[in-house]
Amino acid sequence: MAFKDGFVWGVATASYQIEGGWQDDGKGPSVWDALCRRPGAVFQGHTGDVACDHYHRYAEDADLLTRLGAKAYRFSVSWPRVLPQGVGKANEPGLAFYDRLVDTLLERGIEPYLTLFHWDYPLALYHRGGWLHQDSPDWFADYTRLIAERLGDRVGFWMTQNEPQCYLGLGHVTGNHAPGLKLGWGEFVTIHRNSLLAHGKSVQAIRAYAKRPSQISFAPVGSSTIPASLDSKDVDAARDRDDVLTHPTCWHRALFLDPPILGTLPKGFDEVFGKYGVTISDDDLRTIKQPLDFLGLNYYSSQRVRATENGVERLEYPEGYPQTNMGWPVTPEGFYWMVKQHWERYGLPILITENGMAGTDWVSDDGAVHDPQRIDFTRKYLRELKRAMDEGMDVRGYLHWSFMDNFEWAEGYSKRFGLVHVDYQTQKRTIKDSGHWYRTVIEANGANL
Ligand code: IFM
Repeated sequence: MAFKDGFVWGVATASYQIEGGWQDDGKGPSVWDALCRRPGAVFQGHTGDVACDHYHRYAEDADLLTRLGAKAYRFSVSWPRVLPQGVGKANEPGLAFYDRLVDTLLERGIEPYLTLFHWDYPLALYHRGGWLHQDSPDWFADYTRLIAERLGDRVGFWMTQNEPQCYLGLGHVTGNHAPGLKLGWGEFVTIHRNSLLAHGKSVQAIRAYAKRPSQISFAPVGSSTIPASLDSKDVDAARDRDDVLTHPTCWHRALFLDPPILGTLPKGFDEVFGKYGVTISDDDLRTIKQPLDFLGLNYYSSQRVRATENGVERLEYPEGYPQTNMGWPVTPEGFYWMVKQHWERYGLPILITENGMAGTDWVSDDGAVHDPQRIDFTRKYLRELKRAMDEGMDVRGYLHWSFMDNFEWAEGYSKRFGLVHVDYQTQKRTIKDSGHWYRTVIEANGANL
């Protein structure tokens, strides 16, 4: 059976991962430009300096989107490309690039889905304190206003931030993403608070300054845990793992989703983070919680648990269990649970803003890129998404990660997530078998899965 009418099929990317043009036309540096220059930080010293050269090849790439049959394209704006100092004077050529990109998409009948922040934070603002600075929410709101005023006559779908869990957790706690900090938990609470406030103020700015009626969300990690069985004890244990805080962590659904959607702090927050003396006040929560039109969710993989006499036990996957080239277990069933757990807790229509896998893909002698694993992976995951929809959960669309191979952060170019293969030496694009297959899925509205 086909997916419901109007289901949105598309693909996703992010600015730093594909654009290149890192110093072109007045762009300022981002924290990723800086981290890539730190020895040992990124696989083999790779950088996003050129990446997929999308900054210059966006029109060719838009043609490829048409060839894939994509109806929606999620991309992000590079904050330092449009505001080289992060605040203050805008960079007109940078803004003009996004004008051209949006117009090119619309001319081809492709709906732009714009993410305001997908990790390439302006280096100049980082030097002023970054997310630790008390003004950081306002910096983000001012940047949002600039983009909403400029593109909000044509863009109708907005995501404020991508995966705050990652840019805060990996970027500021474990230190393996930019800016490469290893802050303590007290400072984590400060940046967590500021990023939530930034989201809330950003939603307000989009509503105030975009001319087109706006559908607004953010795109957090879709955290979920699979219950070992359908026994209610296991089902509850799996759900509570992401809903109740028991220890300091960045990988927790409720920590990032309860404040903006429910306007509350998650259960356990005071016990876990209260001792650090940073409070998120009721006033803060009123700013953080803004009406959202949908919930964007990025989903890749899940852990499994079962309930025990004393609590919860995490179950390891057996030896030889299927995994992607990132080492992430292949867990289609987790997609169903992820949607279910978010739907039941938050009740917002869901848009899958990312899902996909890294594979070992290359151009074969016949000139094609054969990636049967990606087809199999995507089919299995989409069937589980359909299962959730068949049970009445409101899922509006699916944006595959990624449109094309790109810079996979600390892994550099060693991981390939694309439906389109990129030869980084020549910039030649080749639609992979999965890209041709995805087109048939879009044409059949999922009826051929
Ligand atoms: O490439 C990333 C993307 O930038 C954010 N979500 C996960 C993807 C795969 O790691």
